[in-house]
Amino acid sequence: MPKWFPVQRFLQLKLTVWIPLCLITIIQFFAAYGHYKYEHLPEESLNKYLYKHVNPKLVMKKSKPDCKYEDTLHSTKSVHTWEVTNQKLNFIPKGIANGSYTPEDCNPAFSVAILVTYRNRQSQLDVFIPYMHNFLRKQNIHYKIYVIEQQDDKPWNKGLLYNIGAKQAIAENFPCLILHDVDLLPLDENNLYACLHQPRHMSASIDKFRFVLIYETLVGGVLAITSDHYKQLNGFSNRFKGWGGEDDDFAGRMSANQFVILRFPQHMSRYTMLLHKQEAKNTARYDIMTQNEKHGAKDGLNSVHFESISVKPQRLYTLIAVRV
Ligand code: BGN
Repeated sequence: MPKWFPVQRFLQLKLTVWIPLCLITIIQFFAAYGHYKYEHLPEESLNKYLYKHVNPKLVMKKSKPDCKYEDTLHSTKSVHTWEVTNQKLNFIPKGIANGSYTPEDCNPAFSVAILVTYRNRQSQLDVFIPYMHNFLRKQNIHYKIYVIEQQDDKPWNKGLLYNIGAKQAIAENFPCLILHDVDLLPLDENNLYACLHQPRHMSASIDKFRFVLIYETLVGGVLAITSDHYKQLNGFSNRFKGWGGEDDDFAGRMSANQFVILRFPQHMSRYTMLLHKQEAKNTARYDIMTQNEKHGAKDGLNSVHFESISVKPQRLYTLIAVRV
């Protein structure tokens, strides 16, 4: 038998074999895209990175002990994606007023403003709000949820909405801001909703992206940043109209200020994404990013303009309604 026999046999394989082989190769290529093993903080020393600051307006009670966070950080409980939508069924809003909750039995070490930009996704908000209250009330943190709704038909301006929400939360003395997409729900109970001394990208591992970090400078989805850092960066650019780019631009501001993006390990950073159809992409986003590298200082928190605004405290969240 000639030496090249196996090669010849291989080349003679029928299409029924070749097609699945090609498909497997293509699937493997896409499955390898992104970083499953991204760089993250060591699990044993997360405690030393935590930004322990509370809202100075929060009344601490001498009779109560300090809240502990070890149980949360070491929890091994995770929610299964199929359990997510059930949670709104037996939701009891105990202890919640104006979207805010304070632990009852201990004095918290964290006050966190959760900023959710929103338009026209009622079914997602209906899942998000009870889910997040159930998730966050277990963590012994003081928090308040703000929903910043763009109430007009103009192009979506997420950066502007974040700036408006941040201004409100900062005016209410919150030291830590968590910028949160309404379609993302945390699955791991050890994912403590707190700021670190450097900005923290929290949604590193999303089911829609096969639980991989799609690129290392990604800060979109869920991001925790101290109010002081947010002010130092002059917030987001207000110039991105339509989907995409504002978060990458913000990442550019962070790196220009020598900030480092920190992440928790993968098993503490998993999220599920609620389904929705892709928004219209902003075709100008690349150009705006390039232009912003030059005049970022003039565009942001210090140049927030809108037509009208109203702040309406509701039981489960404080609604900031904006016409841009
Ligand atoms: C990126 C988008 C982000 C978005 C992520 C995840 C852009 C600008 C390209 C320079 N960035 O592609 O805004 O958060 O995908 O969906 O489109």
